[in-house]
Amino acid sequence: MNTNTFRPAVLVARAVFPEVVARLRQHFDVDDNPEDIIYNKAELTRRLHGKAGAFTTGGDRVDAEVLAANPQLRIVANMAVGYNNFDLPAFNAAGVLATNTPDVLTETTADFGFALMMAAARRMAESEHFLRAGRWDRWAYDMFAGSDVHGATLGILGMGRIGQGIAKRGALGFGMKVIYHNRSRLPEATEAAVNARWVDKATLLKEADHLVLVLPYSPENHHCIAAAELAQMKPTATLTNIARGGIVDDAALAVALRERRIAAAGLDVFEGEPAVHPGLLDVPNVVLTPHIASSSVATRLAMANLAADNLIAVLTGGTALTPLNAGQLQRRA
Ligand code: 8YV
Repeated sequence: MNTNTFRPAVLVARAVFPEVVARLRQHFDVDDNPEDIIYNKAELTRRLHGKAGAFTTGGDRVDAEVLAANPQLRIVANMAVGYNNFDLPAFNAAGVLATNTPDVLTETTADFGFALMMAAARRMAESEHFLRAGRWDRWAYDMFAGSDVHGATLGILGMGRIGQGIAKRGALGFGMKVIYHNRSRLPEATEAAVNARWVDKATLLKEADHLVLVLPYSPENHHCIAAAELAQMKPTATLTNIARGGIVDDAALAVALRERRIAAAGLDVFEGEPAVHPGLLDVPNVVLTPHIASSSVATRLAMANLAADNLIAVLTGGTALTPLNAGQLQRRA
């Protein structure tokens, strides 16, 4: 190796695939984290000193203070399609490029959202716990009778790429009637391709047999499903959240599930995760998974490689593959 060649320094904030770290090492001096220590803000800020680039995941918050303490930083590549851990206006003001990992996780995440919805509807977790507890001693006509998925009305809140993937699965695979609500309506041709009809939010809540949340988190979306919204849903309906914690008021949802104001829920994301609201741990009619919707081996590897590709492109004089704020940087990095 030519030791005279300048190699930018890069932080990899969490443990990731060794082969992806090895790829980064071909180009950069890499400060990685194989022990997977969770850096607090002060430690993340300190570790970023002298780094031109950073590889982050959804739990690593990068805000104005972190950026101000590291004026040499040029790019932060998030291994996630969601980027609510980034203060994007602060990135723009600091002239730091942000990237995410769209597309590579769409189908895997849609698979999981559909599976979680089905598990909630057909009471899979609840009945499995019953069996494991040794309580299965007879057949019963109404044993864990749930609600059908095929032919039911699928409601989708947030109709981006993943929402469209779930709509396709529902309409084409399960003969579901698909309705959706999104800030902006999809072009007619896209609606037709996924067999979905736009409705207002109140209609979505009222008509969905199975409501799936796939919208990005923003302060405006905070608790956009809370007690008042849950009260508008059918008592037989299910709610599935694969979007972000904070979109649902988890405390209100725990009450609605306990009081059977809705039938069941499937949750992959939680307010304040990895902590989970104790009320949710206490009710049987909810399927709980630890934020794994994108977690197939192939997809997580593709996400990590895309984040690495962004770092390599930008720090070797090229262009980011999946930039979030290109053209909005107010100061040249
Ligand atoms: C990630 C996600 O696993 O991509 C996203 O937005 O929520 C998940 O796929 C998580 O954010 C870790 O980076």
